[in-house]
Amino acid sequence: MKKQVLAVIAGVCAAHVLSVSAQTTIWFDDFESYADTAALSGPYTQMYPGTPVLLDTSKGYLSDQSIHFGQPANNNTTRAYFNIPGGPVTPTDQNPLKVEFWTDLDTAIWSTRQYIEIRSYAGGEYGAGALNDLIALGFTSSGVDTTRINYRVVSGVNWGDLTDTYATRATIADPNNDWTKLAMVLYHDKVEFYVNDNLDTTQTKAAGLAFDSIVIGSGLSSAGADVWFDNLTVIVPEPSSLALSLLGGFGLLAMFRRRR
Ligand SMILES: [Ca+2]
Ligand SMILES: [Ca+2]
Repeated sequence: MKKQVLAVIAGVCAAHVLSVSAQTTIWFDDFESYADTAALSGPYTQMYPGTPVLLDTSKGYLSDQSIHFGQPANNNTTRAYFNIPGGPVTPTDQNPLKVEFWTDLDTAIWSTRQYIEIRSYAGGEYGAGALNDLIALGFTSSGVDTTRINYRVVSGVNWGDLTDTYATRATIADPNNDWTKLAMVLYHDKVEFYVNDNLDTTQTKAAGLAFDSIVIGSGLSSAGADVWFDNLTVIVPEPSSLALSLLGGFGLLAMFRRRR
């Protein structure tokens, strides 16, 4: 009898394990499939085709290729975007929206200006109507601590700094530390910024907006450092309530085991 109960509970736990792994991937690009920058410029709209975001065929995170920003001397250069496939996504507390990527720098210098943004437009696609919100993660050069990784929440504090707990520009540029994983996770009215899967900083943002597009690169002059991005991912992670019920299932299992 008790064995049957245990089997049922184990089955429930297994079902939850399956659910937990079921996240919705909206976009994933390891940049391995492109032959050259021209091919990259299909899925990614180059905003300045004369000075495009470059495919790097000699460097990647655990791979051969990534996208590369050199040192643009002028503004209005080197930037790309795409609209989120399937249309705008409204992050909620139950179904947040995560933008994750790996980055590397060759030098830690204050004047670096490259980052990845997620945007919310009134018209539901890049550049359509009013810009309602913009959340960015990467590196900028004024009004921030330029030794750190920086973020931006246009509907909140605007530019700010991550802590130096998990990474700084110096640790990212360290040649012994190959690549660093950054993520922004959007909820109903807050955004969390992660470094190597560690929660570093939480900020409030406007509630309930739908996000429609990703912009890569600042499009601004960026002196001193080369910047790379790889494994650009947009996902709706598994609902956290499932992880909680999974823990609850294990708790029940432990309780029944104790009773035996
Ligand atoms: Ca790659
Ligand atoms: Ca490095």
